[in-house]
Amino acid sequence: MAGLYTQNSSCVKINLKKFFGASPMLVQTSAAVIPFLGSEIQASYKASRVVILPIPYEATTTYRKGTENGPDALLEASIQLEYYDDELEREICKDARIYTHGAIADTRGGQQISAQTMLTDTRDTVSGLIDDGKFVIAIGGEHSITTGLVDAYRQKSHEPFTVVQIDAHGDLRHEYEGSIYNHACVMRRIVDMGLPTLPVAIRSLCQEEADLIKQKSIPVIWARHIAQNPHWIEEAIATIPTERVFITIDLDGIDPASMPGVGTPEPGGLHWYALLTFLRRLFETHQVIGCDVMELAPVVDSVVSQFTAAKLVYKLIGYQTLAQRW
Ligand SMILES: [Mn+2]
Repeated sequence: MAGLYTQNSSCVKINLKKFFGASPMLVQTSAAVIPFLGSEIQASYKASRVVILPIPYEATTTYRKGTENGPDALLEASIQLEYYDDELEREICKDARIYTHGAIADTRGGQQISAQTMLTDTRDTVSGLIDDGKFVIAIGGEHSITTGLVDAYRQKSHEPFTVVQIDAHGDLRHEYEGSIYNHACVMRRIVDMGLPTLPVAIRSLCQEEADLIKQKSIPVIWARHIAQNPHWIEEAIATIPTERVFITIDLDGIDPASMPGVGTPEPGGLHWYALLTFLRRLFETHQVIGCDVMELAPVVDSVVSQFTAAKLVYKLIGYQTLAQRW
């Protein structure tokens, strides 16, 4: 039963009711959540520029479970963040106009949702947000969700884009445990869409994936290489073939010392400032069209993972908000 998360965690000392605030505009199938940074910061949907989209979906995780509890844990932890960003030298949330959408594709409480339904809900919801001009940061939930997100951008985008994947794993299997929508196959689905990818911090894969990387000449930035080469960030940026990028972050790309709350932790991952430097360079050099932060599976009696994930989302908001001025 390792990894099951409860709202009764001794570390969460907030009155949850207080943070639901005024009823946000929700689509019919979505469930109310705590707004990112709390209801005082929540913009109206109409006025918002950044939309946080919680997707508490879990069906195929194989080792530790609990990713369906990731979005709530991240949003609860976000209440504890300082508004001021010392790197960006401002209270980013005052400029960013953040709205937190209701949860979609919610499998909590034993709700069965097929992969196809989850992907369709995700694609349709994100398509609507793109139409409304919102910058979307989806929070999961298992990594298979990313296929639905990328599909929405693919349908809406008139220009090509690269999917930058931060992850410990290749996620390039054709199928796993009988499903092509398993979280271990998400990047294969994206490669099959014909989109260029840049996998970063990879350190765990099978022979089939290693063969595919060679066959398709996928420009993997191995975690091993990152540890040994101080110039890896510029090398990685230089391999991106398009002006536009979508960033998918599987939190297990981060070193498990600072991110233990993932389904499949792997040693040797990215360190916090290396990750931030890379992300900032991406926002400086490319047009980031959307992001996701996936696979948070909170650990009992530790808030490190969800707080780090919440801070990471706030850094993404900060870099995106300032991107036009760089
Ligand atoms: Mn992974």
